[in-house]
This record gives sequence, C-alpha cells and structure tokens, in this order.
Amino acid sequence: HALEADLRKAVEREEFELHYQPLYDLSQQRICGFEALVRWNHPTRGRVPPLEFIPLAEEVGLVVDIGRWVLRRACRDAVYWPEDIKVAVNVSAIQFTDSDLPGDVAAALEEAGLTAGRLEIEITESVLMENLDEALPILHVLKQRGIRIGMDDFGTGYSSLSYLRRFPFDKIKIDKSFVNGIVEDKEAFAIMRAIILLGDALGMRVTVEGVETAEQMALLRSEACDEIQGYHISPPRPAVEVPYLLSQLPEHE
Ligand code: G
Ligand code: G
Ligand code: NA
Ligand code: MN
Repeated sequence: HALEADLRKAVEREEFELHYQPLYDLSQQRICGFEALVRWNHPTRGRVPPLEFIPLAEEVGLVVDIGRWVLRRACRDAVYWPEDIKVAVNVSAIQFTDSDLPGDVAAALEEAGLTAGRLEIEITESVLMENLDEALPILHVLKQRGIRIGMDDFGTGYSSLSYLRRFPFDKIKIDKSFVNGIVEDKEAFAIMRAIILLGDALGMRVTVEGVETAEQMALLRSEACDEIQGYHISPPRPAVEVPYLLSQLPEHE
C-alpha cells in the first residue's frame, strides 16, 4: 500500500497540520473554543482528507503517533489563545486501547503549560462501542483531572442514548445530519428539539454541528442549544487565522 508507506514517513516528517473550526456560544454571542481538525499535506498528492488517512492510520497502528502529535500541537497552539477559549481534540478508539491516553494527554498539557480545563476530548460512539470496558475507566481518569469530555456525532449510532447513562459527558455534539431541514420541516425540527432537550435535561452542554445558515442559527438560539459549529460561523481554518477569527466573529449575527 503506497499510501501506508507515505503515511509512515509523514509522521516522521511532520507533514501534518491542524486547522481549527470555531465553536460559537449562542448566548454570549462569541467564540468559546475551537475544534482541531488534522490535515495531511502530502508532498505530491496534495492535501489528503482525514476521512481517507485516519481510517488507514487506525488500521496500520499509526493513529497513536498521529493522535499524540495532534494533542501536543493543539495544546501548544491553544496556550497562546485567550484563557476562556477551549480547544477540542478528536480521539480515535485505538488511542484508548493501544496507548496510554491519560499519560499522553498529561504530557501534552504539561509540555505546553495548558490548564486541563481548557482541553476537551471528543469521542464518537464507535469509540465506546468498540471497547467500553477499557474506555470508560480512562474517560473517568481524564474527567477527574479536569479534562472535558464530549460525545461527538451524537445520534448517528444506534446506542447513543444508552451511553448517556454510562458516562457523565460534559457535552454532546449533535451530528450535522440533524440540522438538515430544521428550518423547513416540522418533523426535522421536532427531532432536533427533542435531542437538545435531552442533553439539557441531563445537564450537558449541547452543541449543534453543521450549522450553515443564519436561519438555522436563529432557530437554535430560541432552543436550549448552548453552542453551534458550522460553515455559517466559519469552516476549519489554519492556526494562524485564529486571532483574526476571534476578532471578527463577534459581528457574526
Ligand atoms: O475536517 P474534516 O471534515 O475533513 O474531518 C473529517 C473527519 O476526520 C471528522 O469526522 C473528524 O472527526 C476526523 N478527524 C479530524 N481530525 C482528527 C484527528 O485529529 N483525530 C481523529 N481521530 N479524527 C480526526
Ligand atoms: O466528525 P466530526 O464532527 O469531527 O466532523 C467534523 C467535520 O465536519 C469536519 O471535517 C468539517 O470540515 C465538517 N464540517 C464542519 N462544519 C460543517 C458544515 O457546516 N457543514 C458540513 N457539511 N460539514 C461541516
Ligand atoms: Na469531532
Ligand atoms: Mn462530529
């Protein structure tokens, strides 16, 4: 596999880069954090999307090294941001089973000098599904140390609801597929509303992903939705643009 060989070199040569997408607080009307999204700038192929190389990296065991790099890079970037701005990092299931995730997280925070409370770990349901017995104690350790834990792509799996009882997530991120049609379609809106109320009733912060229009944002503002993410606020942007985004986006109404 040619891509696999290149991926190995990419780890050594640090061909990765993090882009950041704002998380926008609806009541404060300002950015409250950024999600780190990894990019691979291949020397000849150009940019390879994460949906292509993350699954491959998981298969061949490279996702642990890449994940460690992402954690370190994200903490080192975030330490230069204002103190009330959090950084969210995606973590793969394999990082729970094949590495010392709490150790890697602690090292990344310590090396950067970042407070644990500024870091949020995003996990998808498949992470939990694949190894619940191993993942749950690790999540508890991270949470005890003050790291926030969010359930990503909420609603896309068939067992999301049962996981809400098994672990006290700080946040759920409602998958972008649920935003489609909320403005035009009563049923779509009813489902969105019910999921938001569920998260809210369980004391979790609720984020809606994939918000692309002002109408969607206005509708969510009238609900118990805490924050939104999506192209309407901003697509993921390179780290150097974070200060610009922080200075521009309060006007984003
Ligand atoms: O940014 P983009 O929409 O292309 O991301 C596609 C997918 O890749 C998303 O589902 C996202 O969760 C995943 N992804 C992005 N960055 C990382 C990362 O650093 N680690 C892991 N495990 N997944 C990531
Ligand atoms: O799985 P995860 O939630 O981490 O995926 C994040 C991905 O969603 C990123 O690749 C990002 O590029 C993409 N994304 C972010 N905002 C929007 C949006 O408003 N619409 C769509 N269609 N995709 C988005
Ligand atoms: Na995510
Ligand atoms: Mn998501």
